Amino acid sequence: MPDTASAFDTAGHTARLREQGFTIIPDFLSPDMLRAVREGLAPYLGSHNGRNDFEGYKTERVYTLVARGAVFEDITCDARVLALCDQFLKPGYLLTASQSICIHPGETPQPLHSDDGFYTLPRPRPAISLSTIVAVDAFTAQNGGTEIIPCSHAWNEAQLAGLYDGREVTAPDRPELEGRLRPLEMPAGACVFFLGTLLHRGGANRSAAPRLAFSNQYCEPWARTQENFFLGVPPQLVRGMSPRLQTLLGYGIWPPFMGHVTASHPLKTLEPGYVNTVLAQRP
Ligand SMILES: O=C(O)CCC(=O)C(=O)O
Repeated sequence: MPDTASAFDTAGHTARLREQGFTIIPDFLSPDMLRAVREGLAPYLGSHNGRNDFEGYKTERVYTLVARGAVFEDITCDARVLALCDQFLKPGYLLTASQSICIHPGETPQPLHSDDGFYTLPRPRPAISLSTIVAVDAFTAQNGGTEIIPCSHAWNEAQLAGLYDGREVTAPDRPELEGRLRPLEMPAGACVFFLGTLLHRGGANRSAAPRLAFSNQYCEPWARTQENFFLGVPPQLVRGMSPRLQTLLGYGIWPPFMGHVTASHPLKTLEPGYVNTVLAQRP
């Protein structure tokens, strides 16, 4: 039976996430959605390569994906993804990253990392963010499919030592971890959902074709987001987005008042004719 929103086994996915740190939604995107994603990404691809080993010198990323078309808005608010986020994050959680990742032939493996390693609180600890990676091209062990270390979400500081210092990935990766990596082989349209504490990396692309994917990530409502969507997504676009997406982009309050805008609710800034309070009040 397809894993549609109505038939989605939230409890089963949640149990796998708690136990192994990841779960796979095999038929996450319908063929129509997959086609819409490909069409939506096409105009942006072909222009930009990564600037460092982490982005990948032969990897092309399109950031702020959520603002690149209606299909990406819908996927960011996917009921199954939000049902899983609800299990791990506090109400009012935020979108922290939204990007496509195209790994071209000849790319080397990405440094091993966890997506919430930015938050330098001692481990083991609950995940502060959750990640999705959706295969637009099928993932194989040859073409740069994501590689994960199952159960590493529960590792402590000693087990992680030398991998990530909170600012940059420290090189080289620890060779003893190589043998624990599991390449995810997934069909196009499948989604791997994992805890921000799980160790993973984009694989080397040893095939002759690019591997296209995209990743939306969500974090606790009190945490700083990777992308600054207030500046990255123009207010004229945010105004036309759904209330749910506006909240995910930060137009909400973490009680009692984290996120206020000069003592007002951030949604006020989207109202027609809004004038910035500081500008209005300056003599
Ligand atoms: O592209 C992938 O498979 C993983 C990328 C990744 O983990 C990242 O860029 O943080």
